[in-house]
Amino acid sequence: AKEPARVLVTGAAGQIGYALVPMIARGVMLGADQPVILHLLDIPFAAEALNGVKMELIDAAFPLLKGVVATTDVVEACTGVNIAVMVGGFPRKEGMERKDVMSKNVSIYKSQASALEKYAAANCKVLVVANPANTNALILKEFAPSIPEKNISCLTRLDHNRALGQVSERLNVQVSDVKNVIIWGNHSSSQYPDVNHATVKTPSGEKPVRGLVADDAWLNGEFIATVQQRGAAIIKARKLSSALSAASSACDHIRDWVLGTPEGTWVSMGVYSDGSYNVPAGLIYSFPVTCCNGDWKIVQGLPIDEFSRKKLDATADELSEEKALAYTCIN
Ligand code: NAX
Repeated sequence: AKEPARVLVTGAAGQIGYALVPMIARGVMLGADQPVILHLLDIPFAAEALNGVKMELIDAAFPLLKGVVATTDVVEACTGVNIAVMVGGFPRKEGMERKDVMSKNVSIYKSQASALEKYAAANCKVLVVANPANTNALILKEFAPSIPEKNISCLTRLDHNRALGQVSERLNVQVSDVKNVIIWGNHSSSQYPDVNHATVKTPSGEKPVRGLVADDAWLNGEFIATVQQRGAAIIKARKLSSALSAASSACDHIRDWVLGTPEGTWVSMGVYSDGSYNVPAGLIYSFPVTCCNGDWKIVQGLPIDEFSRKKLDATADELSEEKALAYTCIN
């Protein structure tokens, strides 16, 4: 039998945490043959709720779940973890300045970076979900210099999956037959959902989404806006932000990273830019990636048209600004 993997979930008493931890305990993230020990971290204010989550995990009697560490101590939470899913953060409240929110998150991600660096297992893979996700991941990277930059990522898979969903609804095809959309850039409304290389599996082979939809106005307009604004639409409908879809996408992100993407398929991940596609190096930016043997690689050589170029640059500019703002918050 395999040794259990230790999976940290921060913000585990929150909405996404509540949807995510049972998925991990059922093997959705790491596979049906991979036992897990869950490390749950939250702040003292949420300690009682966190303990309730632990009680429910015990009550669910998940066969793969070999232990639960529920704690408000960041060192205990980080010790020995193989996977870290960072969902905890400081939300923007009405009337708050962007800089104040950034400052709170910089201080959270700075201290959690140090704890992961010192106490996590060697080769721990980190996924940042909490917003501003790209910049929180960048701060984490900066303050955990001994964690390889290849091991630090942020979640744009939810946006990627939303794009697959919109194409499948529009064409009335199975979502599992749609692939190779791309989310470029920031997990914010400046992101660029790109269908230029996306395909649909049909009885007569793989066909480009552009040809099948044959409505460029929709693809260049409403489709992009719908994906960009989907988070806001969920809040409007549910009076709460996306949780089950965020949790499920976080599992997809880690599963593909660890177990690999299928041949001929790429996914979107926020990763440390090396300057590919003329995106400034040193940002955490969402790119199309393939994964193999636990490593991601940016898909190279895709042609970028003028329309796309502007959108790739605009979201990069926003990330450069966020980065600059974050740096003014480091004390
Ligand atoms: P909740 O407010 O329900 O939960 C957040 C939890 O984090 C709370 O229990 C809180 O006590 C805890 N927390 C706060 N500071 C902490 C710290 N220093 N250490 C540990 N825990 C801490 O929010 P939820 O709806 O679960 O969303 C969590 C985060 O995900 C938010 O930042 C949200 O903006 C972000 N999202 C990111 C998405 C993505 O695709 N990247 C999509 C969904 C979501 O909006």
